[in-house]
Amino acid sequence: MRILHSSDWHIGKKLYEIDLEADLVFFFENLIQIIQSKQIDILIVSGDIFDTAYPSNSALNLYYRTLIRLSNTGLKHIFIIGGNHDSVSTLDAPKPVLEAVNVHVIGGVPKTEKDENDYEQEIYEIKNEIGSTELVICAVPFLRERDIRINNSGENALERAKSINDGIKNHFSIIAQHVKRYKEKNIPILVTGHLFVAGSSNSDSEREIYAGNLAKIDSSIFDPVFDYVALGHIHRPQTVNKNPKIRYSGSPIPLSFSEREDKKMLLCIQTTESNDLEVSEIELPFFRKLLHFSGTFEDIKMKISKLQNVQISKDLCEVEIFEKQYIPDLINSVQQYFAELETIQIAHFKIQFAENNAGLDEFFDTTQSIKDLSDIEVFEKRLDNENIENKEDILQTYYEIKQIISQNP
Ligand SMILES: [Mn+2]
Repeated sequence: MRILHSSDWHIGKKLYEIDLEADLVFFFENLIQIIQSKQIDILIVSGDIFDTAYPSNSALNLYYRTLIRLSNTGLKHIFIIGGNHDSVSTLDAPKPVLEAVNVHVIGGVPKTEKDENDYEQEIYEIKNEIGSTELVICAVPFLRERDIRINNSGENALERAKSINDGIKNHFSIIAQHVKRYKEKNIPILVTGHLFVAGSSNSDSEREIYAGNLAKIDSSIFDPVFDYVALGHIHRPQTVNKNPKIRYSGSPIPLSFSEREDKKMLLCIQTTESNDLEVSEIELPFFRKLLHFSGTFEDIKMKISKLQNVQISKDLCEVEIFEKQYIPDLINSVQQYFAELETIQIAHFKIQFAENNAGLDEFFDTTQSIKDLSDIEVFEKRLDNENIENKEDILQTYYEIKQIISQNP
């Protein structure tokens, strides 16, 4: 049996103002080809299907079109779990319809009638032609605070982080207890989850998972009963603590300029005769690359003139121009030069002068757009302008309000 592990599709993502839909469409074509040529049986997508909780109609359209095409490839099952970017209700709404084509959606932790966690519903038996179980998949969606914390009154940030940690650990160990019965029959067990495990290296495009990234989970929470841990959240492909069986597949396309050097891949997990799992990497081609240039305008023009585009579409470029002295009208020359480029597309640029004349500082600060900052950075800058002592407390409260809003849309 062959299983493909992917995550963090972020359908609907824009980089500055550039829509990455074409990059995803290109990835989906490749994904379908790989599934067919390698005769994949099961696809697992470990969360962050959409970039936002309320995806646009065109993002939803791309998602459903892709699922239908995937289910026609010969795949036996598709598992989709919710990530921290996804809204549980958006993902779960079409669940009954998708279940009919063997697409299993676990947007949020399934609940019993009493609104308690229904762990058994996160466990799936994969059966062969004669009806015996040959693989078990545990699908744990991104765990929200309401799923894992019993009491959340009157704690400080550290106590809160600890209680989140304990809750996540507890959830995975209950799942491990539930599936031990399969281990006795030598059936391989795979678990998928969306969380930030300590010892992994992130890029700029993951949104903080819990307030201030306090809840970094130790990889020891994964019981040895799990033969493979398919993780989502980190966009850079990697093993966790050098364990080849605990992995982030990473996003299939670069989602920020900080990922411009990274490989993009899918992971293929194959069951062996002895019921072990073997993992291999399938590197993905790029629709276009992300480039970053910094230096004087003359330097940058030189670098760009040497570029040869080998991708399918024009590469996307981020440019930082630093000039020692103020050059009047530089912005117009830069804009004109960029508009005429045929090899690359400029996603974003900014200009900075080292030796400004008095007053110009303010003027050129406008090259930093509010769009370049996260809401937290904007809030921090606002706090910096006030002369307050308890900045950390206010920031913490801000995180908490954000968390509550994102969990109760
Ligand atoms: Mn993500």
